[in-house]
Amino acid sequence: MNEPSSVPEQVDVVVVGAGFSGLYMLYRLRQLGLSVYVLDSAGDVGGTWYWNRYPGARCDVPTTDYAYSFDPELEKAWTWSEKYATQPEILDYLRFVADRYGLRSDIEFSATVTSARWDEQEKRWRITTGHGTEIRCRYYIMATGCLSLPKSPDIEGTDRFAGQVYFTSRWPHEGADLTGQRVAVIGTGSSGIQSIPLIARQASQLTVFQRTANFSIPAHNGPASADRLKQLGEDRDGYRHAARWSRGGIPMEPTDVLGVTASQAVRRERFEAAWELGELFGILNVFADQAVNPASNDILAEMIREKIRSIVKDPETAEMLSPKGHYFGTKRPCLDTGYFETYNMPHVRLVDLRKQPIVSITEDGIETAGQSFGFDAIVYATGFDAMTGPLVGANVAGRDGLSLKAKWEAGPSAYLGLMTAGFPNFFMLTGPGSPSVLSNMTVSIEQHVDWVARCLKDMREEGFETIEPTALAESGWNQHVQDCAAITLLPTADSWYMGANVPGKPRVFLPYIGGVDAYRQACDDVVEQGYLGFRMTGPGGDRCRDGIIRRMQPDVAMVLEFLAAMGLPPLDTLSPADARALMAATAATRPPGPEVGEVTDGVIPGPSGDLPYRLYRPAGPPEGPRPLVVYFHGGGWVLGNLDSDDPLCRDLCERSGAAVISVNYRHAPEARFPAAALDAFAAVQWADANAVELGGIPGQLAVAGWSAGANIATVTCQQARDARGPHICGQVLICPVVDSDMTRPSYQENGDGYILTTTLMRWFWDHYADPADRGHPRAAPLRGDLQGLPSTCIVAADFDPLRDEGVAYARALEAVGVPVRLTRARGHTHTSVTMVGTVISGAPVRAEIAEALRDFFPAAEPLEHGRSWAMPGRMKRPGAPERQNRTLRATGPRVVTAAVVASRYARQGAFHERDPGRNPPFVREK
Ligand code: NA7
Repeated sequence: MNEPSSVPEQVDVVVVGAGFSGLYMLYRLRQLGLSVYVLDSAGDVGGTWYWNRYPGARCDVPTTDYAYSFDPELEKAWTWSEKYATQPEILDYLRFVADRYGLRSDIEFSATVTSARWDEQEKRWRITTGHGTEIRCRYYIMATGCLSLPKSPDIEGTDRFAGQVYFTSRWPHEGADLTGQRVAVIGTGSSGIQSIPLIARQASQLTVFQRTANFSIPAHNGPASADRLKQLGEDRDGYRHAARWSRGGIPMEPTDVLGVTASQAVRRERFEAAWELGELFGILNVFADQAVNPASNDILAEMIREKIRSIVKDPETAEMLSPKGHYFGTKRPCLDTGYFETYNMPHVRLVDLRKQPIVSITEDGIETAGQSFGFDAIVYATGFDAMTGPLVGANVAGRDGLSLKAKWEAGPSAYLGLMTAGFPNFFMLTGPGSPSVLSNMTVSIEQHVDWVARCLKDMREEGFETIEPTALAESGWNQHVQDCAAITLLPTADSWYMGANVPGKPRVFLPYIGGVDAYRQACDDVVEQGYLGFRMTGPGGDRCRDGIIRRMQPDVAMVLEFLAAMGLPPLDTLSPADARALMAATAATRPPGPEVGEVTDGVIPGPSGDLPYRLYRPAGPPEGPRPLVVYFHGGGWVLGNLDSDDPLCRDLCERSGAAVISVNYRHAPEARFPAAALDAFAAVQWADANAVELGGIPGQLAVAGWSAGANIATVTCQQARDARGPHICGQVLICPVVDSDMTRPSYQENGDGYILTTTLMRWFWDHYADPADRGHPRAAPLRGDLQGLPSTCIVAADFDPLRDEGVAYARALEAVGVPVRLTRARGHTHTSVTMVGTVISGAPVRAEIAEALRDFFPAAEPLEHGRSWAMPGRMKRPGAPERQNRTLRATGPRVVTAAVVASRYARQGAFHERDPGRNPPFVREK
């Protein structure tokens, strides 16, 4: 096999693993002229394809895409025989690659690494192998794969069984003849689903033990897709480029069809097409909102369940095989060949472990809570300790002896999924926090390898010897990874993506779901910004540009991107009338916000004419009066009306359980300072006086507002205090304008590009107040007397020019003894928290606002189940989808915006705002 003749004492790089990633890493490092030594415990190249030899093992990404793309000549030299290649063919391919590039001479097979230790003195890693040898290297690269460490079966009595035992992940090389045997298969993930039809052909009796029914669609294997072959034939480079810059690593146009709004006919058509196509990325792209909206997901899931029922003849078995309890795509879906049909065979039986769990493996079979079964062979298809298992199990000790296992005890922490602080020169290919298993692995592998190779080259050229991420950069990336996951349904499932399949493993979403393209861009940006977040050291000195590469919430970033692409004129270049018209057009096309119990419009007598109001009453019990929140819309005193903030008011009403009365006020420039503030105060006086008629509880009145609305809300509190009434229990100020000083750092940082710009703010001020008035406390309440103001909740958004004045107001209120709750809208802009139904990541902030509102009011009598009046929103509609998704009918920017944001996540599933009480942790039982 032309393996190395002797083990080197020292090399530039040690790579562990000779699968897809290890082989390409070796190839690239050699190109750089570095000395490399690869170790693999397997007897040959192949990685996961060396070990996973179970019958039916195939890739589930089409072979047109599941291959290296770094060398066009290699692509010409190899032709796949099928759309989805079998394990032997993939292994042949990797052998072919190893031979073609003469890679074996640097690979030692059957060699395990027993430990790796960073030597700070020498600035080298010391790698010890199972043969007792030690190799020193500058760089240590784990190319150990994401699904390479089989999970030890967490089943009682596994060692008792006297018959044959097989693991799909470690299938015997000589094969296993199960002809005429009574066989048990435990596990119905991809490995079980691929192998069961073939095992059924041999076994005299096959019993499948299923804990979780899985979603699977037919692979329709056969020749490679003619369409993909044509695209490749016409423009291979273009095709590969598109793959590299796609969401999942396969060229594909993400749909903008929302499941919740599409007609039955469109839903059916899209679903049937995906079913016929037989591709994972196809079924993950039926609806733009399937990964984020439970309602959309449910539509798709039900269509799959219908298919299962139509294939499986025995209704009871069909029901057992119909996945429930997790959203489609939240556990990795499978591609199968005749899986469900297998259960129509008379000798195949399904046991539902949810109904009768395994008590123990016995000497001659399996005992469940309901029955004893006798078997000749048991096949464990029970999965892997995914993503982190192979890394923490590798006995890696970084600086000061810190072990990776100890560092990752509460879950993995890695910058870009590539490196981890405290472990200099230690790289992970497709590590946790990178797209890896959510993508076409071959594309992600090439991207990682290329990045590492470039990094090592840059270091050499610039004279650096070590590289390591900073703690700040790493924690920032970890947060971004979780932020991306949090707006999807994926964290709701007990999946191996969440580490939930391994008892005791921390529950953390492991891969990066933001997309291969977004990830690639982040990695490129890091390099572009001088290896942002990495510390490099060398004889010539150190370099570290510390920082966080992605701080903005992913859905906020998408909305900004989308708005930028729309090319709307900046508001400050328009007349107030035109700006209002533009705002109204936008508002008319947004998601409408959640349902509330009742909405009524009316008018309040204002100081100089009627002021329109809209009253929102929450749905659900209890009947009777609620605390009342007087709300003032945003819009810089110039723009906005009852419609502009309608979704937000609905949301606040539904979440808090309070009645919300949104009041329109006179706008500038027609009515300048202090008209808006006077109207606001008059409205609050009126609401207080008419609390009973409005369905409010007398004495339980709060004010709230966003932006300029927050300005007049808090000015009202100051006026009410001075006038000795009405009594206001609390104020919620969302991204408030509290000062006219535009020199604070947040203006410097965020004054351009995040919708509310410095120029726009100046435009607002110019329309609202004369320069001489701008320091007046009724314009700049931060400059007023703050004593005796009511309890306050202030929301300050990271990317808001007004952030610092909001924070300053909080501090100033605290200083005079006002109870303040300062809520940081992490990763948000001035507007994004208010974008109900479009910016999913705003939901937790609004949940906090609702909690603050509830806290303002004295608790009433507890309701049933111990809930207070303040939580009726949490009691209703368990499992109900977000209303906005069911009512999105219009076309235009609203739908498009929603679809664009959702489609980023189409690979896994649309809109939902997942927070406790608003969405169930699993799909409703049908
Ligand atoms: P998976 O997808 O993790 O599937 C493992 C299966 O085994 C799954 O059905 C598990 O049920 C089941 N399992 C695991 N432990 C037990 C115990 N103790 N008792 C009963 N059943 C159990 O692994 P695969 O090898 O099939 O696929 C891994 C990936 O490889 C796949 O996604 C492709 O990307 C390739 P559970 O769902 O946890 O209830």
